[in-house]
Amino acid sequence: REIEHELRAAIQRDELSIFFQPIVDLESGRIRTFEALVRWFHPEKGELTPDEFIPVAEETGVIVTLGNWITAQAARAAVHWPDDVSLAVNLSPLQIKAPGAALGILSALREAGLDPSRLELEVTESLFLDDNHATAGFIEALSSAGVHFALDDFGTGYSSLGYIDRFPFRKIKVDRSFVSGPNVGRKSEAIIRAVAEMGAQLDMEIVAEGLETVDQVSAVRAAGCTLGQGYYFSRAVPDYLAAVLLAQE
Ligand code: G
Ligand code: G
Ligand code: MN
Ligand code: NA
Repeated sequence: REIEHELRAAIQRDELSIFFQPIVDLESGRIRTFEALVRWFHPEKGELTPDEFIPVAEETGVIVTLGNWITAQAARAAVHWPDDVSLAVNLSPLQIKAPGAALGILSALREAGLDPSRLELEVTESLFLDDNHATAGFIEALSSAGVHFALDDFGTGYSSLGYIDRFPFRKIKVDRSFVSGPNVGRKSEAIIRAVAEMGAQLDMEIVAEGLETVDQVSAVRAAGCTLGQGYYFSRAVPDYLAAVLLAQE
């Protein structure tokens, strides 16, 4: 397919770039993590968002090459940050199930010189839909190398508590639909509070996503979330601006 070919070429031609959005400690206001978010600056179509090309990358298998490239690129930026600032990278389920997936990530880190303990992989609930050996093996292999895991978009998929019990998540990211939008109210606040309570009991940090206003920040903080992410703090920015944000702290 045309777009598949273009995507492979785009990696070669350097049309893709990685942006970084801070995840902030709600207590101290300090940046604890940057989440890598890929952008494609297409010569004719302009800026394409991941929703426009990640699905194609998944269908065509390009996601494996692309995913390792993204991890390597992001890690190259992260080596310049203070040691206590971590890098979060999103993984697609298909990428994880490919043969050699764990080795691909580890060699990307080695190439960049980033310690595995500074990487956090964000996976979504859909990964656990067909509970197979590949997923468990991938998580096991990377966890024992020191890589951390976060459960992304929590609450939107097929939320089962079974895999929170079975797998070593360090964080849960509560989907932004619980923070802003037409359905947000007393119920969503109570859900966030319950998830935060579970996080405290299980020694997991709870991240509130999609924070755009100071009132939302106060509300999720009162509900017990320890970390926050969203336009209120910053949009995703290029690596040189990520460095500026860190320097300003
Ligand atoms: O960056 P937002 O700005 O548009 O990202 C939209 C979606 O694309 C999010 O669900 C995010 O998880 C996903 N996404 C962004 N970057 C990556 C990436 O590097 N790999 C994968 N698999 N998904 C990504
Ligand atoms: O699914 P994931 O959480 O990985 O995706 C992150 C997505 O959320 C990216 O598309 C990013 O641009 C978007 N995002 C980050 N902060 C905000 C925010 O405050 N409001 C909205 N509407 N989207 C946000
Ligand atoms: Mn994410
Ligand atoms: Na998310």
